[in-house]
Amino acid sequence: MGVEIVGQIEKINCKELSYGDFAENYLAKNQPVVISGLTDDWRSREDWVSENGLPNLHFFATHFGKSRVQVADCERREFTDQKRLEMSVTEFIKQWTDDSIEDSGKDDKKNSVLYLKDWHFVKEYTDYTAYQTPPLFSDDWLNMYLDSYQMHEDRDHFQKYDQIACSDYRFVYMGGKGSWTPLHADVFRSYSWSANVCGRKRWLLLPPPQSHLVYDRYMKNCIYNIFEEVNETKFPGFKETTWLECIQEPGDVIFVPSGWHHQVHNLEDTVSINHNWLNAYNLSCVWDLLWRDYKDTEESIEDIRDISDDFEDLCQRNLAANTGMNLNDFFIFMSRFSLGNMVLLETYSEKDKSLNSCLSSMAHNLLLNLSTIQKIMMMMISAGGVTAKDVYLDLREAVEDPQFLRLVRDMGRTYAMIHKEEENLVLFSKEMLSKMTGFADQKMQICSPKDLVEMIDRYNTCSSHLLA
Ligand SMILES: O=C(O)CCC(=O)C(=O)O
Ligand SMILES: [Fe+2]
Repeated sequence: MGVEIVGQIEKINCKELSYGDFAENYLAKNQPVVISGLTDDWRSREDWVSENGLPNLHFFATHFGKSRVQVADCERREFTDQKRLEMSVTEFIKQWTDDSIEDSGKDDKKNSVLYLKDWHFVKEYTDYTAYQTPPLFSDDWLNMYLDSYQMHEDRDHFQKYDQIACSDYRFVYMGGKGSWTPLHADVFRSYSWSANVCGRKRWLLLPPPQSHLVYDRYMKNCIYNIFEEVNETKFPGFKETTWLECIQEPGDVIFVPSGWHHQVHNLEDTVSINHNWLNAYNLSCVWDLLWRDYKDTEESIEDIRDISDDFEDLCQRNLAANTGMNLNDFFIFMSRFSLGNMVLLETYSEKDKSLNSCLSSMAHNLLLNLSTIQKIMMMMISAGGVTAKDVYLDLREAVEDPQFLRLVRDMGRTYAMIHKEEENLVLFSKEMLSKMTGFADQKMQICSPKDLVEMIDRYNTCSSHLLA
């Protein structure tokens, strides 16, 4: 049973692609594309690449050698993923180069292919700017949010885990020819973008309407390697799947849309940078997954419902540990992000009013964000998604928090860049708060998705001048 490839992923030069076209044709339609020309001025494409086009391992060893990283052994499966080892970058490079020497020897068989994955490089080396996120991929709520907040608030249980695994979703990957990533869809059903600093990758992508075909009949187990003999009894749908393919060249960036399963092979020694991200265009995919995972989690521990003190809390803990975010986290994330959008709209509408201009593309974006969050919160309400009683956002506290100011400034800078507008200084007064949110002074708390829906409603009504 072979892999049926029915098309190549479209390739385009960034000069022929405006932000509006990218949003309309790829983000909104959830279609993949490979874009060239986005990485030409990246420092990593100088520093990390030798003259012969191979990774500059000496540079990595001397500058970043001490970092502790996760390394997958591509030859060994462990549950649904490859076996992971932890080591330093120096150790990884040593093992990699030792393996290559053995490899070129006469009949030495190679017994491991190592692949450094999920290295939180940006968080670790804040003073070294290896690259800039291209504006096309900058409307990234996930990483913007995580630069200011942790995903799980004040839950001791998650503190340690959080600091490493959930600190952000910006990664460096590095592996020799033959290293690969098994079939999967990305965390949270987020988008990803991935740039080859050097080397080449082969990507195989499956459109979401066919996702069910790579799972067993219970929708629990996913095919691991589409190029291995796939058990037809277990995965009867596989023979009907049709794949898109592309060869990603050095410097190319691939946009992987939400929920597309993909398998990836390094055709040469390769270093790549990849981000997971989400925004208004794929928020409903993220919500769908979160809700499905929540129901699965609940079902998986149903038998201890009657004997557990706080069953709901247990579900949320398990959801956070398995999916990386639970319903409480999602609700607080959306609440803070909504408030941030409103503060920015206020900041920028002052300018718009004085210019008497029509609605800027930036304001459009911010209003779209708010209405999308509102829709998702309504979905959360109708699904019966509840948040814990002690999980709420106090608006007065929120706006006084320096982390909130940081979030709003990052958002302002990002949207100004995307829409090529002048950056405004965010000036925020507490007096703006009740006007903006419509909350009476005594309340000032968003305690449920319903509160958030109503706050956005009130804001839309009182800010109708923006739409005039
Ligand atoms: O490059 C790889 O090996 C995997 C990357 C990936 O899965 C992604 O960018 O979503
Ligand atoms: Fe992926």
